[in-house]
Amino acid sequence: MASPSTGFPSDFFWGCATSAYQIEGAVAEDGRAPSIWDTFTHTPGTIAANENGDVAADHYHRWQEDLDLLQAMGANAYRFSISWPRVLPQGKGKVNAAGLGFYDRLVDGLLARGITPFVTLFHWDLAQAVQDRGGWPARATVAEFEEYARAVAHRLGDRVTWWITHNEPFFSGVGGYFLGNFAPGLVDPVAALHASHHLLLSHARAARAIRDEARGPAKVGLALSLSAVQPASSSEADVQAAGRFDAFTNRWFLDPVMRGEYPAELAQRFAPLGTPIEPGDMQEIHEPLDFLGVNYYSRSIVRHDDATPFLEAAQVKPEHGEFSLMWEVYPPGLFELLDRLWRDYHPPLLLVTENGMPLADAPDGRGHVEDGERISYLARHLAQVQRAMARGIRVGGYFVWSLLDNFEWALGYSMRFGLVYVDFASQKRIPKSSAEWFHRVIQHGLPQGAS
Ligand code: IFM
Repeated sequence: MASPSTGFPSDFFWGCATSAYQIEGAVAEDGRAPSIWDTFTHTPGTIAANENGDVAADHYHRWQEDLDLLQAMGANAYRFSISWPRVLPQGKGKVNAAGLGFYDRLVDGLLARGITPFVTLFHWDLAQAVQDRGGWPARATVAEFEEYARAVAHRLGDRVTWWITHNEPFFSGVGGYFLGNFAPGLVDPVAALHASHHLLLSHARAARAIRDEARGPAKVGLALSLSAVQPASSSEADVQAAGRFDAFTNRWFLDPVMRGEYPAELAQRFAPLGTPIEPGDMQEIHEPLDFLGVNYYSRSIVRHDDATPFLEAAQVKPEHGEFSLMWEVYPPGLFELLDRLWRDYHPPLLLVTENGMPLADAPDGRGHVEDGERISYLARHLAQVQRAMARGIRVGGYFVWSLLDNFEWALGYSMRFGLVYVDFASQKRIPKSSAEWFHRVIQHGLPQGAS
């Protein structure tokens, strides 16, 4: 039931999300071995301005200050990811006590501040040793991920309830092995197909490992990057193209997890590449979820395009749209997506696990960081969450991407997403005006007219 003071239920999770490689730094400390992102970022020409996550926001050393900032914001939840090569430097085998100890302290630090931890096991930083043995295209990686999940859940499962197996597996599989703009930077459709299937299978195996190891209630889900896909016109060709694009960007990962099958449009197009599916895989992947995590930033308008290989579908930039530094700003898409997921897939619960806006923030003469555009973006998206909840759609929480300015993958430090500004030279933190705004929303709800 909505609480009269905020318009959101009193048990609603208000949080921020981060990921290990984007904020931690300390890449060679306490026994951490390299991940594929260390290798990739140190390959000249892969990242804007040849930047890397060696130091990032130095969160590994400043985590207490960062948790204090989160607490000061009034957040009751924090979504962070664990670095596989900190915990298992070789990807399997001996657990690195110091690496796992860091996350153990982080969890205790959150609980001491009254903040519920949401642990993501994999946010793209595959241990380089695992990649050297074949990476996600190799089926053996599924068992290694299960071993890693078990080790983490064994240690943290007495205090952590909420688990996210994978963050946006589309980008690990397709970005990393087909588009080549993400680590490990390969362009190989067969490898991408196998990688994506193994990511899905590893999600199910990890979910079961977490449920086995947890010593309290365990809520397990995964976070998918999802877009509101719309045809550029009502022509049959554009409608069909939008359907294929939707199958590629949304349903490739949604349908196997939620329905135990790949979208027919894709299965047909993938057929010439051979199949990584073994008997029993699809039933396994269909392991029930406790929640579905939705990472939403923008919509995709799509037209038929013969020149685009494989999908014959291309994205169109709307003429009169509103744009952030990276994408179109389209808040109603979040409602459309939540509504569609609720109707088509019947998840027990939805969580908005990421939503946020990149800006070129900078402190003004008084040392304040005024980010009114971000406030407007967040307010309008939250209004869409509220609209969905008013229609009976169960949305259990909302996580802003991100707590801190951080390393934005191939774009380096050129995009700032944080509610807290980070001066990367001094590592000084400055809560932006959006952090104060978020605090007020958590306490009092959305101001009138935020839609
Ligand atoms: O920074 C990323 C994050 O790692 C995954 N989701 C999208 C964010 C913004 O691009």
